[in-house]
Amino acid sequence: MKQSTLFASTLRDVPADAEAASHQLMLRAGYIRQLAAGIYTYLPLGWRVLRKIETIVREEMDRSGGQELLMPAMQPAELWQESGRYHVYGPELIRLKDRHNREFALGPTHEEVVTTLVRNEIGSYRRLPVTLYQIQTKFRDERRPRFGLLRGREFLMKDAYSFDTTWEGLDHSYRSMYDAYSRIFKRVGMTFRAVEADAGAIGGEGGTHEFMALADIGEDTIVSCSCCSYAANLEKAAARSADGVMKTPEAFHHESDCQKIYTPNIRSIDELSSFLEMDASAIIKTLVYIVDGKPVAVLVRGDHEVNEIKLANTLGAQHVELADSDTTERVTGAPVGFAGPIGLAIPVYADQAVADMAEGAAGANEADFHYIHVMPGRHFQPAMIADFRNAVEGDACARCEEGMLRFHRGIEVGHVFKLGTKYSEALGAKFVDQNGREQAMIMGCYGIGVSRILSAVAEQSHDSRGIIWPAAIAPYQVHIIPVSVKDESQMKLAEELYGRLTEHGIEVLLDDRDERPGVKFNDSDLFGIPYRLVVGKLAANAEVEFVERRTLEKQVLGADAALARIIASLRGQ
Ligand code: 9G3
Repeated sequence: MKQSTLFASTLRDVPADAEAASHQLMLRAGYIRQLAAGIYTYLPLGWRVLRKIETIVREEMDRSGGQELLMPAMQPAELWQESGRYHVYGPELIRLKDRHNREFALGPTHEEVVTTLVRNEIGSYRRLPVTLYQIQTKFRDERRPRFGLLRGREFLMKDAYSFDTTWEGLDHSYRSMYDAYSRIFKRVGMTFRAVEADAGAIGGEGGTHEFMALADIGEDTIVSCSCCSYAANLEKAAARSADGVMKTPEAFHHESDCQKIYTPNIRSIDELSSFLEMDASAIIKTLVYIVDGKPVAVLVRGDHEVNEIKLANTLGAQHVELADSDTTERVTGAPVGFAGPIGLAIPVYADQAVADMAEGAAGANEADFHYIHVMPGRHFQPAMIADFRNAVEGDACARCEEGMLRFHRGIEVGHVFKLGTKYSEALGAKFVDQNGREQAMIMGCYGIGVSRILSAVAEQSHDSRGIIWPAAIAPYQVHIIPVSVKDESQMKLAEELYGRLTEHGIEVLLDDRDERPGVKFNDSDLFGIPYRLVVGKLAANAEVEFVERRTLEKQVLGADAALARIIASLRGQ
């Protein structure tokens, strides 16, 4: 490809609102251009990378037995009403009316469409299992699109759906998708972790895993054990205190009852901690939550936070939210900041780390008063003791009980779910089994953020000068740069190298622009093409400068040696 014709202009500066490195670099290098908030054009360079990622996804999905199809983006609202989700999603679901005034949604995902399709096509167990997938544009009207392709409103997703007759069948489908995902993320050159996750609104009756690209810009926090293979999204990560002051027999004989202390206007944990001169871990934090409409008190240690997803899952609740200050005041009899577990008329749920405390300070449910020497199990009886908190750095691993939990930031690039019969029941996708009985198909669903991978790899693999594409997904594999296009010998050698590499099936970009060398090298660094051949004065002795983008190491080689080096390097990738 001759760069003088390439539809891509590089930018020196980036818009101030581009915070993520990948977003800045993809704009500057001419890979994407924003049309509207969260809505992007992939310029030729970006599109070439995206298509390579798609090809890898397609190959691995086909290898795992998936059958590719393409479903519409326009989905009749009736399907979402039938599944009961039409009103579950708010403004994020983009709705429109056709010319006959019929309601549609622009597809954010395709459970409803694919389940209806399979319901109409398959009735017998003989036609199952089947896994269908598509690579298609999804629409989600994010309130705050950000970080370029990482959180867009129109994005490319591979979404797959498996239909089985048994739960064992689903386990098999799930496993083969899980393995296909591991192969895909390895092939695109991404550093990732598969972590246990929470199924969220999609529901489903089985496990779910998220595939996380490790990156500081990631919105998710993942937790992994320093010893065993345990890894989970913080939403779900089991918390087990390594530092809990385990209750000792003498602690129980503490004769003094809890003591009420005057704590004028001392409301926050920090204020109480310094006022009483005790560590936050010796304070019992009492928060009032509304769980499916009813107020409850949740206790966590002062140095911990309530994990609302664990709270909802443990209580089997649909809706969980922190009570407002009026409600807190009404149910505790005191303003926020003085709530405590003693004498409450609402159920009290205690995190395990609180139950493990020998004693602690807590609100007295009276303005300007707290108790000290409060002993869980003696001065109050929790209705339930469970893991209600976010894990913290240094917690013990709940799986192997040897290792410590480590925290990382991650970008969710894949998510696999065991859905069960939630959608097949709702939409009537049933099959007749060997005994003639009608049963709901057992489903799984599996997503990969194809366009998100572009940004995730760029986040993981860039330097200050530009993105450094892994060869497997780079827009071109070699960038040939004649230093002076007016120099006959340089252009002749450059054209020859271009021809020979192309013959080897290698994708080459030739910078045939009449530009200053500095401009050419800066643009080449921005593009992030893995290998570069600089054809300069040394062309006279048929020598070139071989440059590896990742390390920017330069080496003068004879033209033949340079070609051999590139061919060998690319074969190795
Ligand atoms: C919506 C809107 C946003 C959504 C959903 C529905 C996320 C929604 C979860 C999934 C689950 C899986 C198949 C591929 C893998 C992920 N955001 N989810 O269902 F209406 Cl506006 O999409 N779907």
